[in-house]
Amino acid sequence: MLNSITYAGFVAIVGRPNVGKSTLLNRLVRNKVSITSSKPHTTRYRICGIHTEGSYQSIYIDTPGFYFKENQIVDCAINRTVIRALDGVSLVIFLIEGTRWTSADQMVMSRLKEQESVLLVINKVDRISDKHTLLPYLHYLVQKRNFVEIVPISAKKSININIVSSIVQEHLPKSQYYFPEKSITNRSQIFMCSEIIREKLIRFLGAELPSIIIVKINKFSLEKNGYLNISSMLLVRHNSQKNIVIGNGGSKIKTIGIAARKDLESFFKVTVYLDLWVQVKPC
Ligand SMILES: Nc1nc2c(ncn2[C@@H]2O[C@H](COP(=O)(O)OP(=O)(O)OP(=O)(O)O)[C@@H](O)[C@H]2O)c(=O)[nH]1
Ligand SMILES: [Mg+2]
Repeated sequence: MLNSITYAGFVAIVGRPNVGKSTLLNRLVRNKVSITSSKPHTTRYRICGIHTEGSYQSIYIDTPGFYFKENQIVDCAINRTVIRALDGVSLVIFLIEGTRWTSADQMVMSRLKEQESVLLVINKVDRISDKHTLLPYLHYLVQKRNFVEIVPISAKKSININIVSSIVQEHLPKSQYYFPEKSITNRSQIFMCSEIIREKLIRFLGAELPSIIIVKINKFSLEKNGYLNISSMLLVRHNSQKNIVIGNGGSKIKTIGIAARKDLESFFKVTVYLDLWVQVKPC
């Protein structure tokens, strides 16, 4: 956009684990750039989703859910990642869910004291069976601090997402765009590839997922006949974990591979050939 005024800035999405931060980011960006699951602590890394519309470029930073131990926000790598994401943002989206304020929400809010502009977003309103409980809850929340606004949404059902987008745009400073207009994330294709595979591991292995599984992409090449050839190594620590990932007669890894390939194809918009391997690498 040459010779016209543009607005651009960073917006951090923070909240306790599992409130729907990544689902919201994907909605705001109109693309799936951050993995989601019903398991807390799905997001491990800071990841940006970019949405450029009109003369506005909103850069959303997804963050891992704050990690708590004995009702305390502990000093650990995950939480340092979240705190760093708050640096220099134009707005913070503080995400909560339902109609119950928890001690974890309170702790997250205490970390936002220095932030001038905090937009409180209440997610998962599709789950609230008695809508009358929402109004008194809003009155309760207004007293918590000076929020830019409080917006009830459903990230999953796409309710009120445009309201959030508009409020974000109002808070963007005049600036040149940080990314080319067509960008949807700051992360590399290899990173996206490993995250999509990790999401399927989380979804299909559930509680059985070895927490220290590492997804390595060994091959990522666009072949002459137009398909994307990907080979990935899943590193686990013990033989027993390898057996869990592979499943009976290879059934688990097959299911994971099919689901990952489908998502990889929709993300990269080409036919994908995916090879998954599991290797034990004790450390
Ligand atoms: N019913 C309902 N479920 C939702 C909504 N938004 C997200 N979810 C579900 O909530 C779960 C957690 O969503 P995520 O987006 O992974 O949550 P997160 O806050 O990024 O979680 P961490 O990265 O683990 O901190 C998933 O099962 C989502 O499908 C919503 O609006 N309504
Ligand atoms: Mg997440």
